[in-house]
Amino acid sequence: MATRKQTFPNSDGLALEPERQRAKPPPLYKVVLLNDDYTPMDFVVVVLEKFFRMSRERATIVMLNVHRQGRGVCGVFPRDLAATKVEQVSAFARRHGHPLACVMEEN
Ligand code: TYC
Repeated sequence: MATRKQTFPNSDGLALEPERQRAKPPPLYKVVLLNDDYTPMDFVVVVLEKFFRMSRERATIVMLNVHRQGRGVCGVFPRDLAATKVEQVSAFARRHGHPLACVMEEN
């Protein structure tokens, strides 16, 4: 049986290959929390609950992992969302007088 690739008409009536055959998935970025000696543990738990929608139990595990290992991943997001999370966490920590640092890294 003869087969034919599926095409879609453009606004000028010319055929286009389906977008999904050409578009790369958007790059993802890890949002990483860094340990320090001054930010209270309870505050870090609140950050993980508030900005990363973690349960108290999950937030406590992630916070202790960062405390012991020096850093830890809070989530993986498209670039704009990762940048927003970093900005929100950094502003929240600054506003409360804590040095908590949060950065993004390409996944
Ligand atoms: N190390 C901090 C303390 O002992 C707690 C802490 C955990 C700080 C995680 C930052 O990302 C962090 N109070």
